[in-house]
Amino acid sequence: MSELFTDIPKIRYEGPASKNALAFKFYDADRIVHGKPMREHLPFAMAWWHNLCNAGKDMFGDPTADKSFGAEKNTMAHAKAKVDAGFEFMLKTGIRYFCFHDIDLVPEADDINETNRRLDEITDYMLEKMKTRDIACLWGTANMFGNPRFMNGAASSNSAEVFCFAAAQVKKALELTVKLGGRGYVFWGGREGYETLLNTDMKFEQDNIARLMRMAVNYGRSIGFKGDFYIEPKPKEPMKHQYDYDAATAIGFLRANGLDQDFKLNIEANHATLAGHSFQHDLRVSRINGMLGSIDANQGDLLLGWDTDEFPFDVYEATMCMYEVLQSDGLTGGFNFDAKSRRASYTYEDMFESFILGMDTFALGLIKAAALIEDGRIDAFVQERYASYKDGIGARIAKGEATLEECATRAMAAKAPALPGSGKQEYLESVVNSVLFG
Ligand code: XUL
Ligand code: CO
Repeated sequence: MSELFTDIPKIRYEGPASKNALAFKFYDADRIVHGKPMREHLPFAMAWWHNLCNAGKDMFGDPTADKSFGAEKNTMAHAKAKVDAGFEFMLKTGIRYFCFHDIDLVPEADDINETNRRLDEITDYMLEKMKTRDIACLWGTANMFGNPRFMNGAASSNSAEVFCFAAAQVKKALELTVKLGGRGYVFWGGREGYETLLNTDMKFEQDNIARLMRMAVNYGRSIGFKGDFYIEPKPKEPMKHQYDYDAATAIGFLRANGLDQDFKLNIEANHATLAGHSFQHDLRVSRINGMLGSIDANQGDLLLGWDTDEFPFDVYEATMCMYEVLQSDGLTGGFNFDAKSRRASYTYEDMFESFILGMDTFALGLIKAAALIEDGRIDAFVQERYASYKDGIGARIAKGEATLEECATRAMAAKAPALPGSGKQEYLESVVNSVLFG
């Protein structure tokens, strides 16, 4: 296999003063931050679909980028050329993981048996390359939203035949994930939702989604999959309403269906903001429920109402993300750049510069989040804010010992409570700024 990105060197760390577009300014893989090297804090992954498949086509225009990688599109030769390009790309950027949908890897055939044969062939090819390189699979998934058969959903489809097709794809994608040593398996329910309740049995559809997930857990465990399953919440797009609306909804669904021991969440920044939350909000909801598994690292545009999947450049957001990650037990997954270069950034160089931006942003986020924790003022303030629960009636409430009558008696004796203390939001925001820029 000959080199494809001939003008692009291995991307190295040169430090914040560097003006070299093809160098890291902040991502220094070996630098120790908060007790371990950056590379261990930040298991970055390349999304096969965006980086190797997406050529910039949108609803109004044709592709702008050439992602043929020297082969004829929709052939196995092209599938292999994408593997070659992807591995060269990952080695040059120092990205150690990839994420894939089944049909990102090969062109889908009319007959699922032929698609599966192609998937076997391409994953043999990938596995061969993985033997001699430090590259691994972060997670796999099945595309159950693109093909017209999924127009009414996959597990939530009105058609049992379509449900079976979805099951067959999940089965195969799980086998491939195990074959490639994947750390996780994702369910993103792109079409698991509805356009109108007039034609929808919501309860039946949600129960069927849980049934497919239960089948996947049973089968996955039977073939030796030890990793986590993940739900990736998203409130809408492509459907008007999607069942896995946000982290809280997905957690409730998993618990109601007894799936919470096998599943965690894969939180995507742009999905959280589409749900009307901040990225940090959905990370926090996941973390406090012990469900923060993996992250789709991207960024939306708050002026737009759809999923723009931009490479993240907002250091403030990345800092708040890493603030949650550092305080959780760590991710079982990693940071998948579910992001695409803008349509007008169509060159090979842009592919690399996009990842340099994303990796540097998260490296800065890590450094600054560690600094916020080490600074300690925010944590100390939050601890102090709830100090009234440390002893007396507060401690009895927090332990679940106090009764309603006891609380009421206390309130009546006091006649009116003292004000609860300033929230000091502006002070805390200025602490963040001084840690970020001081
Ligand atoms: C779509 C999205 C997906 C999932 C995997 O918005 O994020 O690419 O990450 O199916
Ligand atoms: Co995603």
